[in-house]
Amino acid sequence: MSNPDHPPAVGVLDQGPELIFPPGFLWGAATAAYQIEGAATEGGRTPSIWDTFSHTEGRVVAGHTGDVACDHYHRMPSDVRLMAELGLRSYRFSVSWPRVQPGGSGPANAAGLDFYRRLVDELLGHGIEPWLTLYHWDLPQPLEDAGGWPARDTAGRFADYAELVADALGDRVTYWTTLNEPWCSAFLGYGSGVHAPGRSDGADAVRAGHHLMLGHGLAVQALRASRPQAQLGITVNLYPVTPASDAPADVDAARRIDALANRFFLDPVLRGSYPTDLAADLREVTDFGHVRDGDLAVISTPLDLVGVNYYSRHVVAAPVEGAEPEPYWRAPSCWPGSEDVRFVTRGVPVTDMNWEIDAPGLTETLRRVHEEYTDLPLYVTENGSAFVDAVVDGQVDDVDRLAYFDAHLRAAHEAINAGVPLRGYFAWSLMDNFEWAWGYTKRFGMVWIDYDSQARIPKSSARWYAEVIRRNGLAAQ
Ligand code: IFM
Repeated sequence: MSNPDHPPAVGVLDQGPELIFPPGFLWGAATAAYQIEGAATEGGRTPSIWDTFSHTEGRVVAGHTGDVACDHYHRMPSDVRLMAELGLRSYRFSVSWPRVQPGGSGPANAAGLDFYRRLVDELLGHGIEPWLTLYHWDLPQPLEDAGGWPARDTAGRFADYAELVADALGDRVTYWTTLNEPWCSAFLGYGSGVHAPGRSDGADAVRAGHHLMLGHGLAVQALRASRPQAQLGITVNLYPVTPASDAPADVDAARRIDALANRFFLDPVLRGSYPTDLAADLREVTDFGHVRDGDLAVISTPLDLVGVNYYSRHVVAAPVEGAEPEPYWRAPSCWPGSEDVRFVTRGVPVTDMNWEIDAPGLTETLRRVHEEYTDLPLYVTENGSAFVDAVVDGQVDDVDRLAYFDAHLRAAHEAINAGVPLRGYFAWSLMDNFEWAWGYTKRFGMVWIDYDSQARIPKSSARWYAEVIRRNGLAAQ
């Protein structure tokens, strides 16, 4: 049903039983450098915080590392051919900072840049639009040793790095994302410590979040100056946050988590201010003394698009005495100042990450960004699910993942019908890969990776997605 306040975007055809997306809708798949490339010590690449972290005992399940990963560094041309076979219109990848600027400062590494030049050329040669993310969590280790993201200087280093990548690739890459999911970098990396660099200090997490956004703003300014035609944005991971009940204490718990998970980034980047309730909630953690005059103007430097990563919803409630803490990214230390808020599970179906499947949450999230924050074009820059897959007779029939994509694409279409200027969708992920602290034990790919032989097997979801792209829409339900 269309919302009369938000007429459908031009070109949306809701005719007949098919759900057709607007002409030119950018269908893609996403990956990230450390999760797929491997070749950790080749071509002049130096360690990032994820190399150090994954090589530290006890940090990653089963001691897995990204040393080899999907060996994409060596198999890139055939991986691009596979993307073309699937009909991808765009491929979202990230550049490994320590591959192109070893150590995180100083001159570029020609061999590292060359890899991405070849990747972009292969993509363009196959008619696939490259979408470049500058930072998907692999901070060069020397920058961490100098203080990491809690240190202000890291923001400036990031802008220098952005300029260096723009000089090399700006002539052929139109779409640029500065950061991927700064919440994870800040709050999992420096708050709970379940991600690299594994530090656990609430004030550092908040400082890291600020300096990530400052680096984003500085990078946008540098990119804009050198590449005025580029389409520039940021990717944030957003969650609808729902109170478990109407009780005022539960509603307040939802407000607090929403401030930390969503508004912490959306408000500075799109409004140029921090939410006032956030500062009040965090008063025991930080006085925000790290925020200098002019920072918020830099952070809110105008963008061309906003990338939204969506996976699930948070349902939260007020603390009760003696409640068990939640694991992983819901660990209390991810939420400085609100550690006592309870994350509630509703008993609805979950993925292999134990994340609740909630497709309407995608519609809600996209509508919120558009209706409360911006008229900018939006892109779903990641959406997907981990399930336990199996190869049977050489095939992987991942019906659960296919159903997840199907439901979320219907939700995305509903957002378009409600007036959201959604211009594209990137499935996470093109292929199974290194799922951070979970190593290779969680599979998000549309393409199965045999980590022993490095064979690739497109799963049922990949074949189905190719058909969605071909018809620019979904079949009737
Ligand atoms: O694998 C990650 C990705 O690197 C960032 N977004 C979430 C994905 C699934 O956890």
